[in-house]
Amino acid sequence: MHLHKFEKIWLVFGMASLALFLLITGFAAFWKGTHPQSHIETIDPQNVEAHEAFKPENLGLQEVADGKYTVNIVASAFNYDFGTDADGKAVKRIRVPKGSTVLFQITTKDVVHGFQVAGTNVNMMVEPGHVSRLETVMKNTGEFTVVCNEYCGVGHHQMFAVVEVYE
Ligand SMILES: [Cu+2]
Repeated sequence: MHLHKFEKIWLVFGMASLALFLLITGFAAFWKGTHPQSHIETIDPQNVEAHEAFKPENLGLQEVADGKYTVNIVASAFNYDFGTDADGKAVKRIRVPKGSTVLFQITTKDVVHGFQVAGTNVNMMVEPGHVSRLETVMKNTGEFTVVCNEYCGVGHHQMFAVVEVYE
């Protein structure tokens, strides 16, 4: 079989791009630890308070064991609800020590939102009717911005918070 020079070039190019794509996917999955969040549990988006984790008093950061934390969040247009502090102000910053294991549990009351903690492997899609969960170990200190990466409307850019990891 005779192959034209250009056909050979494109064939090699096509196979090389496929190999590169698989390499990047493999790197993200096995080295960086990126994987889909759990979609095991469903919830009534009209009544998220009925779920233990999303009762107003259970929102935000909780230490469940030594070095183990849970963060419960309710997303809505255009806010992440981490509960309120002692003064009744909305919590927009959570602080955990370096090396702690943090389980993020999040759901939405309205449309699809994103929940990404930039600079970590936490990056979830938050869909109405589902509870998204992701457990991670905070290996690096610093301030990590929480952003919504699913366009959800005119106030999309106002959806942010900060996760602070201290020494
Ligand atoms: Cu958004």
